Amino acid sequence: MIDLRSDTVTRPTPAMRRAMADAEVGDDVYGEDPTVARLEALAAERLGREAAIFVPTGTMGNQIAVHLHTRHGSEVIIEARGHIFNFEMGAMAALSGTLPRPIATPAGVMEPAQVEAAINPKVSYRTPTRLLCLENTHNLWSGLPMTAERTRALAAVAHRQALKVHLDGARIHNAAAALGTTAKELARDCDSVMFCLSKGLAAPVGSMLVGDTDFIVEARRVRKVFGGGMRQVGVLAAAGLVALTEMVDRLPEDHARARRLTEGLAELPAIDLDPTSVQTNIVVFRLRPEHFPSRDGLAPAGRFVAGMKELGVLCGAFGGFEVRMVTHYEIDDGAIESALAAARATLAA
Ligand code: TLP
Repeated sequence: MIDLRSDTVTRPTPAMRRAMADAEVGDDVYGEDPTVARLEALAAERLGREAAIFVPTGTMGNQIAVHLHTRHGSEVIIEARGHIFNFEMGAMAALSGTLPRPIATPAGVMEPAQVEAAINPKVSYRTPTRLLCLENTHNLWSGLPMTAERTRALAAVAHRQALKVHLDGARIHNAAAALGTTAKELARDCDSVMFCLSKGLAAPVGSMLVGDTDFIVEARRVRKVFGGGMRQVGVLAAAGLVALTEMVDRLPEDHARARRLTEGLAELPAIDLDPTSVQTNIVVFRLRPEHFPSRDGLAPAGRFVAGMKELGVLCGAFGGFEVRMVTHYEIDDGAIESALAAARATLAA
């Protein structure tokens, strides 16, 4: 099977498995795991922050940040297709009692004026707005990277009105690679940043939440509240260290393959995809409805995904017409050509 469903499907590299087997460990709830401590120090340094905490999932990292930056009964501004709003199980409401204030955009990047207009006036009869959430790269917008300049402009609007800014940087290293900058630069204007080791960097488990020391002390408490206190977790942190030191520099390979995939898909008449739109490792495209005579049951995206699976290629359906394919460490050039051949055959059928 060629698995393009997500970059989460990568299995640990041989170097990761060796590091996991050899990892020095201790009880991390007591703060005694030396490998976790090393990973947290490295993550903080890479992102230019005082401190970091290892969390089991990106969702937990994001939700700890939402919890700490808000209060029950407050609003969170987020782009309408943002992960925290759409794919985190309503956690911002369930765990923190917050409401999203989604901002629709034509191409995935909010304008500072939109954020400004979405902040409620500070009067006793309006819901307080407490947090701006950004996402870089933006998953559902084909892995769109957002520049440091735009991040700075958005954060400035939020900070002027005393909002906090959290960056869902699950794929921040993909963004940095695509923009020719560093994760540190992209994170500079945010109060907290979550990034994942378990996506394009191929670690089996784990994400990092970074911020200032006081924030991370509180994050440790909330991680325990959310059931994320882990014991001899150096076995996983060891893989995370390999991810951060050995897997970041190869991300442009994934981007080049996603571009090749995009160019091939864009040639197919049933597919609506701008061949220049993909800058990182995520390809999201629409199927043109006129090419899919209506049938009872499965929508076109579901039918396409099922057809691809029969030909040995896994991809994901988002809604009725949208399909996502993601390149990663286990996808080589041959896999891209096979996926394109499968797409041609599926659409022809
Ligand atoms: N994204 C997953 C799915 O949930 C869609 C994927 O396959 O891409 N932020 C962003 C931007 C993400 O893309 C994801 C995972 C998360 C947060 C959550 O990370 P996990 O899955 O570790 O909780």
